[in-house]
Amino acid sequence: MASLEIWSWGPGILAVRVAKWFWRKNKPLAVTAVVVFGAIKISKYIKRQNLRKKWNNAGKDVVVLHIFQRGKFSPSVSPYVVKLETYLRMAGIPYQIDFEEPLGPKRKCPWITLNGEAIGDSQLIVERLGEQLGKDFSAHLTKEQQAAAHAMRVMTDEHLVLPLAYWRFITTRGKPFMKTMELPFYYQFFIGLTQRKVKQLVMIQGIGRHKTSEIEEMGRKDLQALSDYLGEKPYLMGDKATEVDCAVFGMLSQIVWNSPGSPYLRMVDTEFPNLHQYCQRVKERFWPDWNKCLYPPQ
Ligand SMILES: N[C@@H](CCC(=O)N[C@@H](CS)C(=O)NCC(=O)O)C(=O)O
Repeated sequence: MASLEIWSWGPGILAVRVAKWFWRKNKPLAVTAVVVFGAIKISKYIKRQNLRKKWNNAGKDVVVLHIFQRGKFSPSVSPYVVKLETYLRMAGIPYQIDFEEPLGPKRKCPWITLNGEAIGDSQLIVERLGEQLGKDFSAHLTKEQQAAAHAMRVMTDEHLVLPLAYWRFITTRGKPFMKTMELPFYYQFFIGLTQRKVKQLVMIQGIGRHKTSEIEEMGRKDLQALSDYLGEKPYLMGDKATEVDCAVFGMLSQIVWNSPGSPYLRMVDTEFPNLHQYCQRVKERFWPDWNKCLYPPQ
């Protein structure tokens, strides 16, 4: 916890020290810097207010989906964005995309604006839209099936993500990841920050304290469970796609399209081919325009 506090306060303390040093060394320059900084902040604030006005006027029950820039090989390098956008498509909910402000009220991506309200977290959004717009695809399932779907969704969103994030940012130090997006050259200087965040996350959660081979085995067991449950069915819960397919497809899309050379892609290709076929099936059904949703579009 202490190290977390140091991390969050460090940049603030540094900024105050630099400002004090400037003030002692060169007052006119310090004043100019404050004025320029203030002007930038004000213009950003005005831009944000205008954007907010635009999003609030998107239309009744039209979702404004706020996301990162598209990926080169899949519509997003975030499993949660693919999950949520797949759900919007499954539900036939009209939506617009915003790339300007990818981090929302919880400082996470994705988030949405719906009828002027900002809502964060892919799962809370799915549940909210399902309830508010009558788009619940799991209502026909038995209680037992709903419990299994819930367990698979949580395993995918909260556990399978960890071995994948570990491979993406720690084992490979973000190198293959950097190739999955068209990023400005200076982003390579920021990848270290993301790496540090992921390191903290996996250490606090605990998975980061294991050997790489043990972490991979944990990921393998999650994939095994999904593959065994899916079996020969077209979708996880049977012939009809449901919400859990959005979460599972979102995560698997990161393995299939964004993790070349990873042990997880190897597993999906060799041990769990039904998962690979499943990804192709969901893509064909809900993403006929997949190539147009890449950056650059194809
Ligand atoms: N539980 C959240 C997780 C979202 C999440 O972790 N998003 C990542 C991108 S994959 C993010 O916003 N990272 C930026 C950060 O943590 O600063 C959800 O389902 O929406």
